Amino acid sequence: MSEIEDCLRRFQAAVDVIQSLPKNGSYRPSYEVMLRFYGLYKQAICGPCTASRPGFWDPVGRYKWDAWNQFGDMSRESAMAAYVDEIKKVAQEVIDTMQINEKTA
Ligand code: ST9
Repeated sequence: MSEIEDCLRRFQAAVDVIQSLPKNGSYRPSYEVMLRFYGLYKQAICGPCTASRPGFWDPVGRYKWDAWNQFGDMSRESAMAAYVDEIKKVAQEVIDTMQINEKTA
């Protein structure tokens, strides 16, 4: 398997995990975390953001646009790799938090 195919396979697996999580559960991702995944996902799927920034009356659209646009000309492969790194990081944070909560429970 080539390096790019491997990158694509890992990215697809990470995307599938996030899309199959229940909307509500014990873990509540922050807006910052959600926007980071969103921006990297768009960069990986669509490439650099070329749309114009939504206007004042669409604040959610502006947050989403900013989250995507911040990655500039990052390549799609780099965005896929960063998305996979991010899910590992967040999963580790969840594990660490659970350990702390169990100890203090
Ligand atoms: C819980 C169980 O408590 C235990 C948790 C264990 C912890 C595991 C740790 C792993 C990390 C988790 C990180 C979560 C981060 C969430 C990020 C959400 C963005 N990635 O097709 P549409 C875009 S679980 C990024 O209509 P769906 C898509 O481009 C409790 N973005 O929607 C579109 O935007 P636009 C917590 C994606 O299929 C927009 O989303 N549960 C992805 O109805 C809508 O797309 C959760 O956090 C993607 N993979 O929903 C649930 N796919 O229109 C997380 C699509 O601008 N999952 N988009 O292009 C979800 O919220 C949804 O499945 C969804 C897709 C939003 C990702």
